[in-house]
Amino acid sequence: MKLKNIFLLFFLYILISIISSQPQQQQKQQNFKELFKPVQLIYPDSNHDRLIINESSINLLNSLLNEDRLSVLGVVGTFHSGKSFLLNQLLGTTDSFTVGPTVHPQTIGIWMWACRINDERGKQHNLLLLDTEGFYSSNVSETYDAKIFAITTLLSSHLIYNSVKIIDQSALEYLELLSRRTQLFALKSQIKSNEINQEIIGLNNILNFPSLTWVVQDFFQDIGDETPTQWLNNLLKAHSRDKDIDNSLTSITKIFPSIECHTLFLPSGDRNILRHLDKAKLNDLNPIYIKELNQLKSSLFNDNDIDNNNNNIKSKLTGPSISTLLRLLVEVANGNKFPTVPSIWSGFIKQQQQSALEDSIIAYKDKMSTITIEESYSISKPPLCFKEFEKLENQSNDYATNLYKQLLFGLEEAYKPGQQKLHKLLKENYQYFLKENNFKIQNYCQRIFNEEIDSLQSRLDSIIIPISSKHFNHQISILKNEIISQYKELTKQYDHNENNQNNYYQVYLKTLEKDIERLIDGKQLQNKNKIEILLTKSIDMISERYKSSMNQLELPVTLEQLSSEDKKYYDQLLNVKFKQITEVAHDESYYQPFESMAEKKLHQLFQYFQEINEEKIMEKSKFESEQSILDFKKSVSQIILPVEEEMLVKSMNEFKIRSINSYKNRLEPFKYSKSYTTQLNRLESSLERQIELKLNENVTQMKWIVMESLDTVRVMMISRTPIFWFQHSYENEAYREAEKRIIDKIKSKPLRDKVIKQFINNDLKEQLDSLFKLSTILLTLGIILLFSILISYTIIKK
Ligand SMILES: Nc1nc2c(ncn2[C@@H]2O[C@H](COP(=O)(O)OP(=O)(O)OP(=O)(O)O)[C@@H](O)[C@H]2O)c(=O)[nH]1
Ligand SMILES: *[C@@H]1O[C@H](CO)[C@@H](O)[C@H](O)[C@H]1NC(C)=O
Ligand SMILES: *[C@@H]1O[C@H](CO)[C@@H](O)[C@H](O)[C@H]1NC(C)=O
Ligand SMILES: *[C@@H]1O[C@H](CO)[C@@H](O)[C@H](O)[C@H]1NC(C)=O
Ligand SMILES: CC(=O)N[C@H]1CO[C@H](CO)[C@@H](O)[C@@H]1O
Ligand SMILES: [Mg+2]
Repeated sequence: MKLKNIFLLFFLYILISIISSQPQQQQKQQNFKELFKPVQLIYPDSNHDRLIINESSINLLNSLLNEDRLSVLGVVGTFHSGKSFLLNQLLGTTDSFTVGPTVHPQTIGIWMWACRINDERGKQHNLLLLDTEGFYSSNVSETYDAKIFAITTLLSSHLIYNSVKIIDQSALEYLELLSRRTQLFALKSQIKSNEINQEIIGLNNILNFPSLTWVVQDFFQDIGDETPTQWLNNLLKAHSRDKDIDNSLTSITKIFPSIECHTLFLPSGDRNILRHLDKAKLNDLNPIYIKELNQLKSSLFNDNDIDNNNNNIKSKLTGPSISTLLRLLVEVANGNKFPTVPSIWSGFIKQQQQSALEDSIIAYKDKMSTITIEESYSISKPPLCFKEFEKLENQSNDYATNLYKQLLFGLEEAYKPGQQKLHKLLKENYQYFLKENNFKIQNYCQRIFNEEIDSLQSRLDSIIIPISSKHFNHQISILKNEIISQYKELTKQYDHNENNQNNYYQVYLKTLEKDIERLIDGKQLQNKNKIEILLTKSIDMISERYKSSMNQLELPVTLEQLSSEDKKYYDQLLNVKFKQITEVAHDESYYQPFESMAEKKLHQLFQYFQEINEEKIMEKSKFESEQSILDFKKSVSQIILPVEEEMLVKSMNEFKIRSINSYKNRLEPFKYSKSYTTQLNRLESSLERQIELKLNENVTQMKWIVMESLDTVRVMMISRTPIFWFQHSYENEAYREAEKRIIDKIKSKPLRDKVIKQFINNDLKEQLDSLFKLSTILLTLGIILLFSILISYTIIKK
């Protein structure tokens, strides 16, 4: 009996195997075409915290470039809730995604599997299935679970939330929290994608959530006449009432565009089969399970979601777009801004408000930061002018305000109170950036100012001096205008007076104008010095030339000649040369004095040469006059004395005239010079003296002839000396005695007188002197004595 039964069972098993395995195989081949095998798309790092993308899997996605767009079906849920098996079942397999038989989590990170399926109407769809790591596994943080949930949700065009046996409050709350965090995460991702300017189509609606299907496995409870979806909706309504929270709070019904619920019965009653469902055959599975599974399948695959034309629902993406989106989401998830889990709701609100404020301010600062970036005030990119600053500020402010609004969308109790705080923070930051920008403007204006000063300096240096004031002023006025207009051109946008800010444009413009004047004055002074040096040097030069030219003359020359030479050089040097060299200075006010100085200098030199010439004339005159005297002497000496007075005088006068004429002849050109006259006078008087001498000589000659008689008179007079009291009477006596003796010998009375006179003056001289010197002394002494007596007498008498 037992054996019979066993045999029967065995037979039945074989029969069922044959019947069931055949359609299963057929189903597998007919239902779908595998595009690539299940592969791991994302895996965690060693800390089970950050997410890492498997690049070779990304390449598989990118290789789908030419394929049609993909519908993405993701499944999430607590660990070991049969997610992998459910996905396998949806495509009629049991072991494509690995199903874990042990208590340890099987699927790690996110896996994917691409297939092409035919729906019931025979239409083809490309399907990308995402199998994920389950929630609540040990050693894994809530944040990690939330990241997996958020990424899968945002990638999926349809999401399955998998749970076991029942839906309870905590499951609802957990899903709601995850959804809320995903919403915030989506915002951050959206912002990030705007920042990096993702142009990929489909990334614009990251914020759109997929349709949700809640699948409850191993479900055997009685829900009456309600469909599972109605049952779920009732649960959600009750949940939001229970929470006693502002009904503006977005519940998952508002987050997901549509929510459906499906329940699945236990796949099998057999424990071993349940443990190893990946090895299960179709007829191992409970027919109720299969029926409910088929309902789920048709709901999923024939849904509008997959074949969507609906704007509300996520559009299908190409493989490369999915990988771009995936990279973005992973990058944001790995950033330190992933929304964290609050302990209680109010804490959550506060936290969201705080983080929204922070994010908004950071965004504001980020937008404004162009102001504070160092190279932002180069010439090519000057700091913002007030208008531009206000515009940027307005934009940044609007952006931050909008971001704040977006981040706290639906969280009214966080949004309203934080608004004031936001405005205060924005204002503070506005002040800060305004100050920074003003500082930049100051630096910029100062820099332009410095550059203009440098440029002015080098251009002033390049002006070659000396230069005439007229040209100088012309060049300077052009230069000045250029420098100032250049400064204005580069900085004029900062000429504003709003907000009582320092007007650095004006400040540096004023300084620039002052400094320009100062530098120009300096240059002008330099120029003036140069011109004066030039003038001084020119005077020296023409003086030297004048001297060397005049030195070429063989002095003495006549005054006229000297004057005409002077006039010649004077004209040449002063009126031509000097004027030429100093042309640059002609219009200067101080030119005239210098010209006068040059004139005076030449005049002085002329005088100097006149003097030298005069000296030379003097020398020549002297020489010639001496020569004439010598000639005269020579001629006179040839006259043999004694000669008749008339004759002597006559011939000597002839000689004299001859000598004078010869002097005059030889110095004819210089006859108007003073030396000429002086020497002529001297010559004349000298000749006169010579004549005198010659005449005296004749007298001496005569004296010798009558010397005998005169000696007698001399002896006589010596003997009679004491008789004479006075010289006069003595002389008279000598004269009378001499005349008496020589009257016969010398008939001519004048000659006779001369001879006697010479005799008295020469021969009696000695005697006279000794005699009358003594008598005079005695006489004087006598008179003094007389007076003394007289004076003493009168004193005594008194
Ligand atoms: N009772 C029951 N067991 C199931 C069901 N589906 C799968 N199992 C079993 O549960 C275990 C885990 O199944 P998986 O499909 O790996 O579950 P999972 O959610 O993918 O697990 P992790 O990947 O580890 O999170 C396996 O032993 C399955 O045989 C189901 O619907 N009901
Ligand atoms: C990425 O996935 C491929 C299979 O698709 C696997 O061979 C490879 O080891 C994985 N790489 C990493 C770093 O996990
Ligand atoms: C959790 O981590 C601890 C040490 O960090 C380790 O000993 C333990 O095996 C881990 N458990 C699991 C389930 O990974
Ligand atoms: C920015 O400017 C617009 C109009 O140009 C104005 O409506 C808006 O209020 C301004 N925003 C701020 C923050 O000043
Ligand atoms: C000028 C003069 O005195 N001439 C006299 C020189 O001496 C002779 C006699 O020896 C006189 O006759 C001249 O008159
Ligand atoms: Mg799994």
